[in-house]
Amino acid sequence: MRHLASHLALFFVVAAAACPSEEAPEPVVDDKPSAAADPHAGHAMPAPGAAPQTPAATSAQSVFFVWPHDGSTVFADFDVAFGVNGIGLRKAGEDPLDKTTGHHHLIIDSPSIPAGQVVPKNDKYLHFGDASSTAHLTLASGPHEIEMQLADGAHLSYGPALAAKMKLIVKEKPAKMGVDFANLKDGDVVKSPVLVKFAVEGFTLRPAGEDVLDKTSGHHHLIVDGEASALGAVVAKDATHLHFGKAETETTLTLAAGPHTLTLQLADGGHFSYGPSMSKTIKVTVK
Ligand SMILES: [Cu+2]
Repeated sequence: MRHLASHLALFFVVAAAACPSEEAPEPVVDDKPSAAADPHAGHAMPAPGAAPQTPAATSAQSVFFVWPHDGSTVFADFDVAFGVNGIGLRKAGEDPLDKTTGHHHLIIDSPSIPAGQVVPKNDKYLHFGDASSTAHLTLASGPHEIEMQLADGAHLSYGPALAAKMKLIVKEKPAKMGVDFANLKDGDVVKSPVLVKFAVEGFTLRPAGEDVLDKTSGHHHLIVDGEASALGAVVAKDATHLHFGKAETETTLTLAAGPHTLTLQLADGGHFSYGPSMSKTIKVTVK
C-alpha cells in the first residue's frame, strides 16, 4: 500500500502543480495500514541457502506494481508493469549465487512462496527470467489476486520483503481496443489551424477524476512532437502534452509550418497512461 499511496501522493503533487484548471480526481479511500504500519517494514530476512553475510533484502528494497493499481477494474487482456526499489533486475541463471539482483514472477490466485523456496513454474506461477519489467496477462472474468515476487537467479524467492499483492476485478475484453485519429492519417499534408478528431475502441470515454481505479475507461491526450507515455506513467501536462479531461473527442491545433509528430495517448481518470498499446502516432506536414 505504501507504493500506491506514494504513487497517488506523487500524482496529487503533479496534479496540483500541473493541472490547476482541472478538477482534482477523487481521492482514493485507503483503509489499509499506513506506511508506518507497513507489515513488511523491517522484516527482511536472508534466504536459506544464501551466503550468511549477504542479506537477501533490506527494508530499503521493495517491489511494487506500477500498473495497474490495487483495486483496479481491468479488461481480461491487460498490461502489467513492475517496479523495483533498491535492487536491480538480472536475467535468471546468469549468476545463481548473486543475492543482490533478481527477476520478477507473477503468482495468480495462488499461495505466496516463502523466502528461500523455489518459485514453481506453471500457469499460476509466471516467470520473467528475461528481467523484463512489463508483462501481458489474460485472466478470466471476475475477481483475482495477483502477487509479484522477486527471486534470485536460481528462482529462490526473496519472500514477502520483495513481494507485492494486488486485487483486481477483471471484465470481459471488448472485441477491439485501440485509439486512432478519426480524420488524419500518417503522411497527411495539412494547413494550420488543424482540426484533430480522436477515436477510441473498446474503452469508454470518461472525464478525468471520476474513478481512477477504472482501467476500462479514460480520456484522450494529444502529444505534439513528443513520445507516447510509458505504461502507468502520469501523462505530463505542458505545451506538448494536451489533456482532454472532459472526455473531448476533437481539438483544433495551431502548428508551425513543417513536419510534426502527433501522438494520441489514452490515460485513466488519474492521467496514468495506458502505454503504447493505447496510443497512435502519425506524422503530418503543415504547409
Ligand atoms: Cu489527462
